[in-house]
Amino acid sequence: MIIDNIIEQSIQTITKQYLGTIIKVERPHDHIFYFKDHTSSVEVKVVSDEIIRIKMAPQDTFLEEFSYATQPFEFKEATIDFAETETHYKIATSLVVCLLEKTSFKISFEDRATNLLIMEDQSSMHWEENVDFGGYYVYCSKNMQEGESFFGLGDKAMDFNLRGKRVAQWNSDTYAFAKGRDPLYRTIPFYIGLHHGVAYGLFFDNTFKSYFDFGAENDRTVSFWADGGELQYYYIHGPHMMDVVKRYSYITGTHPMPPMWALGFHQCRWSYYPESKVKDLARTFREKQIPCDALYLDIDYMDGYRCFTWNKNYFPDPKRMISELKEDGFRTVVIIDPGIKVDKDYWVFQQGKKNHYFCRRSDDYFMEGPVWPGRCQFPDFTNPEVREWWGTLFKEYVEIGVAGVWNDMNEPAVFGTETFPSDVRHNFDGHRGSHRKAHNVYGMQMVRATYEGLKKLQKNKRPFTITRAGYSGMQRYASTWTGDNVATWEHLQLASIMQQRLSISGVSFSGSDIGGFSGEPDGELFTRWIQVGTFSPLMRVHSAGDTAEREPWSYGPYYEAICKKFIELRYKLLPYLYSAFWEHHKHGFPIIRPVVMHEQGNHSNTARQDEFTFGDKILICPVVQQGATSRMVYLPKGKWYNYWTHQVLDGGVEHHIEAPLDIMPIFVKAGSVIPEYPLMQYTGEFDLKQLKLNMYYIEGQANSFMYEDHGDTFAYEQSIYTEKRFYLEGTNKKLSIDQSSLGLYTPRYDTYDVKVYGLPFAPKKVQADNQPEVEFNYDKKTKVLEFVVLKSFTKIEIS
Ligand code: MIG
Repeated sequence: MIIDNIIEQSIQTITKQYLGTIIKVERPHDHIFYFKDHTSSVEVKVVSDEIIRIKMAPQDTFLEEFSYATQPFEFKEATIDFAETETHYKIATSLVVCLLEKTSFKISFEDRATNLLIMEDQSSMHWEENVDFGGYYVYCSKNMQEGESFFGLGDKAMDFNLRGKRVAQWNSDTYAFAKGRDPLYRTIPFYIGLHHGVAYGLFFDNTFKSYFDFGAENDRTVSFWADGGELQYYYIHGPHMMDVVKRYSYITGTHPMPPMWALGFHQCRWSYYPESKVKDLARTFREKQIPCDALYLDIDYMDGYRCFTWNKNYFPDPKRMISELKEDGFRTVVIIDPGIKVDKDYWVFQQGKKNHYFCRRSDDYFMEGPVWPGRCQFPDFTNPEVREWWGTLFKEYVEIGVAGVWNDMNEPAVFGTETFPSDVRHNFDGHRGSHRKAHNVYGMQMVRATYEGLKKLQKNKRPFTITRAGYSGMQRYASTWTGDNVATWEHLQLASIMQQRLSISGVSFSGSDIGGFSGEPDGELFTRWIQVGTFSPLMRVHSAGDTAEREPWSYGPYYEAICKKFIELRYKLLPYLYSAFWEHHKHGFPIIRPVVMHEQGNHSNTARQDEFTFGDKILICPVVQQGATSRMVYLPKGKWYNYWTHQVLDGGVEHHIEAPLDIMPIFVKAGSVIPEYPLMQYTGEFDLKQLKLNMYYIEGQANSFMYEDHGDTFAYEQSIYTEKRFYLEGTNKKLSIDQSSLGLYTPRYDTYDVKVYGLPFAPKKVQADNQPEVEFNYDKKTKVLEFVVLKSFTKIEIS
């Protein structure tokens, strides 16, 4: 009997509990509703006409409102219609209807105009009590809709469409990760669903280890769950993928404008030392006339890997070295890891210890673990006071001219145990939590502290930071790279897919280690990777210490010439990229846009993952196969110019495109105006005398825009910038270009050097406003028209 009893008790499995029947409704504010069954409560908060947040409290008690992901955003005025039917409660904004079924507590969302069912619970939200840690495992499962595809989640080394996959979110140091390895370095629990040509987004703002299943368990179910925290998600309405991404940015923020130099070419390696080596590197770039803006110092620049110190044998006078590099147009970026060496004679350790800034275990021991410096303790970056202190540590770096900071190992990574044990305590901005709750935000809060510290120290100059780990919202503080990839062709394709994925997940400013971090690319793979890197918002070559050196000239003159051509192309396109960056910063448009984002109604595009656009005017299709000298390229509907030949092709179909090693397929949308810089060896090498505008004739109309500012301050926040709009209108006899501008910044140059491609007629006259007729050159063979015009023109007519 006794034994039976014991068994009975010990086999009492923890069972999932489901929301029951709704018995009560409260509406304390116009946009906030509470629905309750006998024990639980669900909050429905209308954020805007397009965004609705759902949150569940299993025992009716919500946690305090707090999120690292969200930026302060306003609850926009929305028109809310609330109604009760026999079976449902209905909360309708002007665009979305959120339905709660009374008996089952299932929640669904519909498009108000079309009644299309967008997303529906398969069962009501559920949970399981966590007896070890307290709180609950929380679950939500939805019906997979017919033909549904899934995109986003930021950091998955998988095919672009995530349908059929189950993935986890737990920031992990994954050296030489293979395709399919999961989880990786960053946690972005935001996905975009697409079915019936209509897109929506779901952002599961929960920092605990979380999971998504997009039909892996069975092809009827989409589910997501987490090991703790609240079941809290934002439903984000479409119908376009672009709307969803912009609205996600509205909640989580965008990248601030980077300093212009950060969009140039970056050369990195683990590690360049001593000083003579760094100087040789710099000299070689200039001798070979290969543009470059940034050189990196990896961990070996430090004294015994102690952060904020220098190995004086390698770098006897860092200030002198950095300023000499600067005179030659190079910025120096240095690495900083979170682990602080336990060393009583080391000032950073002393300060951290004295002020109780290091993380502790549940029983109050310090969290200690080995990383590069040996035994380390780790600042609790979730403590605002610690972040403040951390920011001040960069003072000397800023004084000696360090231009950017690279935060690595901030998953956080610990040798042997991978990361911190789960009992480590964190301040969590006063909301307290164990490492289970803080793990996924640790890296983001580290780079936040770095960014905010630099911003203060640099006065009004834009910081440049790059981080390996991150969580949703990380884009407000840093750029990122895809981590320790491998020098294989498969990884080249992954690099392209991952930057597309990051971009639509709110993290536009990203790139991969060009060439692959571990392993050895040959000249061909390296060159193809430089080509992809040319169109990565962050263009950085990087390699592990146990591989052969990898600079653009490492593979001999043949490959060097091609790499140089592409790095030069990057520099020519800088004003275009800078404009796309502004569009991201200001309006939340991703810089890189997968083809499906342009044509989501075409189901076959849900499987395309090679083609993408850079901004919205230039389409790239990387060559990701060894030995390939041509490839098939799909162009979205409309007309496209082959960038290299100016040949015009029809969109809506695939084309076979020649792509010998010195060519990567690049297309420009008809009607585009693409600004171009003259060739510089580094950004700001000289003042522009004139700006080139490449115009691509269109039969019909098209808009383009261009953004300019000082390039390195926050004056843009006070409207010190200029945004030019170009409107092209073409017929078979005439092309007109209207220009309008906005903002308070005046660039120094006076004229545009205009090139017009693809005119269907031989021009006889170029008229700009009321000025005397403009002199021009027209090459009948290439059909290229060229003329110079005042930058202040309002209308040009070519006939
Ligand atoms: O344990 O700093 O991903 O870019 O070169 C390896 C040395 C630490 C991992 C980073 C890599 C960097 C390397 N780091």
